[in-house]
Amino acid sequence: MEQTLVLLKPSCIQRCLVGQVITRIQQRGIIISALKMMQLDEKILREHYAHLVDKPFFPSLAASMMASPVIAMVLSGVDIVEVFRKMTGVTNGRKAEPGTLRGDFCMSGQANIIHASDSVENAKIEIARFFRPEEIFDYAPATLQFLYGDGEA
Ligand code: IDP
Ligand code: MG
Repeated sequence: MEQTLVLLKPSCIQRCLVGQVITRIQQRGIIISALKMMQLDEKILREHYAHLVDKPFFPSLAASMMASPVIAMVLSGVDIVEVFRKMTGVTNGRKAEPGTLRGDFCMSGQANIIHASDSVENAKIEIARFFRPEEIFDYAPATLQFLYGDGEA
């Protein structure tokens, strides 16, 4: 099954939205394959946000991502990268559609509560950046036969 890397940012942790976001993930039928709290540092953020390192807002972005621990997760599902980017909503919370996580839970372009991998290729790179293989669990939820139809998963 496809996997994606998700980070619940300090803006999610500090605003006590963790439970609500995880509830949305679970009620959709998405499988949580790994989950841990971690304190990010400049080194991992320069890799994770390599495409933004030269932007004027990078120091402020990095500080915001180090302001408290984050919760990192590996989520599994059919087409999960595309499904979860849609659930996340566009980058700026003020422009994100209602019904998306950003569109329902934030008002900011930077403090936008959540990160989700943007392609299958990047998901693989990001999962390896944040998790050791033994931290990712390959288990079948008891509900699997009701999450998907025959031959779908
Ligand atoms: P994404 O998180 O929707 O994939 P990216 O363009 O990859 O968006 O940017 C990564 C993160 O950098 C965003 O989630 C947001 O926190 C921050 N960011 C992006 N653009 C800006 C900006 O113009 N000002 C401040 N922060 C930004
Ligand atoms: Mg991105």
